[in-house]
Amino acid sequence: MAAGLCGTWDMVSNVNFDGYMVALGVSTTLRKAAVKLKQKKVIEEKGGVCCIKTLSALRNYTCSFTVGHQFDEVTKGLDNQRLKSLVRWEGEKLVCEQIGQKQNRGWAHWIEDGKLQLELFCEGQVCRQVFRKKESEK
Ligand code: VL7
Repeated sequence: MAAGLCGTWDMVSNVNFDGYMVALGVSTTLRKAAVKLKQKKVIEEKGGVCCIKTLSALRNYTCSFTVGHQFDEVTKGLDNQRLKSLVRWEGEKLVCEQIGQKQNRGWAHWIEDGKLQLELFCEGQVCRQVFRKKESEK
């Protein structure tokens, strides 16, 4: 399923994460700490269930889903929202639509230049993150 995306990935760039957090309604205090974080992604797939862990020194966030099946997502420790989420393949991109209080919220993952790409979007704000595969997994 998400084979190409699986592995441990270290953040190398993070553009407009603050704008994305403003759109989510995250407090200034939390945003100031959050923009400095070097995030890590651990993506695994087992028996058709995909698990994406976002790890950092401040917070960790785990999301598990089956592609094509809507699920209830709670963004606990982040912006603390209840969402109806759905992840689908759109060509080579793994795309998540997150229905809740915010319009046009979601994310997309894909591989480009051998790196894991992520776009996080909410109400017109787009955050672009790039992750490099952990050296020992290359
Ligand atoms: C999840 C969080 C900002 C509050 C803390 C920052 C801690 C590390 O949705 C995400 O990942 C998807 C796609 O990979 C899978 O769940 C990104 C991190 C963005 C939004 C809210 C800031 C507080 C960051 C957990």
